[in-house]
Amino acid sequence: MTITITAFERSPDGGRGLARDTRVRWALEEVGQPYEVRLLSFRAMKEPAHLALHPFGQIPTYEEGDLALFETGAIVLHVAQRHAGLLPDDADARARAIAWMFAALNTVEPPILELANARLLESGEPWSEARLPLVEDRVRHRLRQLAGRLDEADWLDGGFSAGDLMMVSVLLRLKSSGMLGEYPNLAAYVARGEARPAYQRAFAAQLAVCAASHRPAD
Ligand code: GTB
Repeated sequence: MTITITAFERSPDGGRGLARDTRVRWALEEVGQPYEVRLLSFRAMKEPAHLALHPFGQIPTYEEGDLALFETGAIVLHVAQRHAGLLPDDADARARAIAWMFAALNTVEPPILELANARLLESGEPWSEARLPLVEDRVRHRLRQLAGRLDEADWLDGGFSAGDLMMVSVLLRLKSSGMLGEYPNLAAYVARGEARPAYQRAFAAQLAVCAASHRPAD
């Protein structure tokens, strides 16, 4: 059955792979599933046809036959459960890998998003300069805890899993901040994720969309 995901027609990140379709592409590449992409303008994302798939008018979505999903956590988990390659066979190890997916989305991503919002959306506010260090400290707190748990290991719990895919995806948002460099084992962890051939293919695919959208019309 054909898998179709949605992505930005013109990603605001200019092809840096930070929009959330990249993590879905990565998961599909890891398990060797081909997929198609429907590109959407910001306007189309808020129209009824897309809102029927995604109640919040966002990307990415995932369609496969009669199944339509939104939320990258649900999508990556579905892909990982349906195809071999992203979750261990052992039931306990599988549960732990899923716990790391939730940790990435519920515990590590929120302060990182808060920092992105503070820098992008609040920089003009009179209180932003005083608030920013507090927001940065909340990110550093989580990074310190995560770095402590990862220690010298390559991946969070044994072999690479959907938990690592999600955690690396979340941490990538910090790449330009320089903060990852304060935790060398986390910087190396992210680099290991980025070096995976499946990630490289996913990154190249989203970059190709961006390159095409910025190419002058013939
Ligand atoms: N919790 C949802 C999920 O995980 O699927 C969040 C989905 C989401 O935030 N989608 C964003 C979106 O559709 C795109 S990825 N936004 C449009 C809207 O809400 O109207 C978030 C994103 C956007 C831009 C950058 N960037 O420019 O660097 C990075 C990440």
